[in-house]
Amino acid sequence: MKSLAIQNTLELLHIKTTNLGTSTGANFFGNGAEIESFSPVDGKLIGKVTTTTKEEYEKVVKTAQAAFKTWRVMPAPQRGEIVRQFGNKLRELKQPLGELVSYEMGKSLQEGLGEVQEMIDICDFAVGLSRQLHGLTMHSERPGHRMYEQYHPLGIVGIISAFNFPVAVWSWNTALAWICGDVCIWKASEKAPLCSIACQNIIAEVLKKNDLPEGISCIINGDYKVGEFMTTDKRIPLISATGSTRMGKIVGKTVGERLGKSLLELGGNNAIIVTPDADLKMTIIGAVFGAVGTAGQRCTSTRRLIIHESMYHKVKDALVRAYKQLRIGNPLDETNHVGPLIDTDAVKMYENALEKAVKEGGNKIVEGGVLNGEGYESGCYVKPAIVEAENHYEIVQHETFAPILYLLKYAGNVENAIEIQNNVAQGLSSAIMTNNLREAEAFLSHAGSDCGIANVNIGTSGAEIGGAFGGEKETGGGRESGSDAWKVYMRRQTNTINYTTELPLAQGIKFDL
Ligand code: UN1
Repeated sequence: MKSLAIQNTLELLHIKTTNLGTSTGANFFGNGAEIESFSPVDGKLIGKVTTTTKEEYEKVVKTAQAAFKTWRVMPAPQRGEIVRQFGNKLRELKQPLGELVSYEMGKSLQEGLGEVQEMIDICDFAVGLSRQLHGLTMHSERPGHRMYEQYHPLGIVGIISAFNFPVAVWSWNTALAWICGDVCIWKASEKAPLCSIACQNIIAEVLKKNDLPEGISCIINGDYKVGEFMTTDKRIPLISATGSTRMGKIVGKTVGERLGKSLLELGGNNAIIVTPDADLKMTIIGAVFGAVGTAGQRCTSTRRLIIHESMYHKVKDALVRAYKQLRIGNPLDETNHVGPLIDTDAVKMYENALEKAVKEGGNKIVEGGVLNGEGYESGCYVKPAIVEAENHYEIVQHETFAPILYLLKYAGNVENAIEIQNNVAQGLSSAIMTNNLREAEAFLSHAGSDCGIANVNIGTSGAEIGGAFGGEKETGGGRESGSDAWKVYMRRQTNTINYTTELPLAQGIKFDL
């Protein structure tokens, strides 16, 4: 992509060379140190963003608190109308925003556009939901009494997101939080800060046009220390954090200490089980896309293939052939399959993981390696690798955010494969490739996959927004996006109303005066 074209993209999104990185609505300000955003695509500096100081953070919280007072009493379907307008703006700006995601984060343009599509989809979902924030009604044990429950807005939702989905994960949270009547403060990843400025510019315009208070959408920028402003802050009842398990444990503990709520969406160690009844072609497409898509930097990326011994050589040979066809290079060039890793630290982690896998006894069947030379000047491009390994290796038990796929073998029935699949600390996404009903149902049963996501005949990545997204164990237990995930953004209240002139007590207790 020519630099001229990226200039045009930045202009359409109102991104400047130096951006103020703290914002309440349309009002940007900032005095903190600068973060420089370099593109992993070509290593060039795209722009700078100021980080948020403690004083600026205080201003953000005050503005958000003021905005909440207006927003919480606006009828939910009217809040939905604002989210509808935001979704329409995203439709208009899908191309430039997708390009910025691709250029700043390094995923393929197709995936960058796909990410914006997820934002549009969650907006549509939230608009419908804004008329469906249902509670239950119950029959009271006391005559002339009625019981029901309501869901009320929580307040300020703090969102901490990761570099790999620099816009979509924010929208999964905000679109729902907004229709629920909450206001949001977003700390984006310091590895993709310009994406947060672009999103804020879009929503700020919508809010301004509707004469709504600034502070419904706020952003703060910086590293984990800026995140800590929020995690330690009692004025923020819910923190939704996406990122590594290491980060999640710290956030969970800090928020837990003040008895706040946290929604954690952390690491995965996702596997596809390939049984003797698997369709080979579907298996290869699912596994290769899962392992190398987004250069292996999705939480749902396929890390392990657990293959029945009778299929092992067939699958292995087909994978090696498929990997030979992979084109690695500039993600904005649509003929490439694999773009760069986010930065050179990620490249080091990739190299260390491969080295460790071999040291533990692994056998590299697709070599991998760092690319250099023309087109690879950023130093962030690596070749996807495949290693024959065993599940108990320390490195296999660990999530490495890179395109490394481990091949594991199983013998006997599907229960043995399920045991291997579950035998890791994480529990996000899982899949089985089979045409055998018994195997598929065993995989989905109470004794089957222990993950938040379990798929049959599709891979581990590429979840739709309609389902609840998240996982168990060290993945953190949170659920975002579809189904009833909205409930975490609200507080539940049980109401009992007495419409008689008597005051009977519950449980038949008598208290006469
Ligand atoms: C993530 O990697 O944090 O299932 C989210 C998927 C995407 C979301 C991934 N829809 O791959």
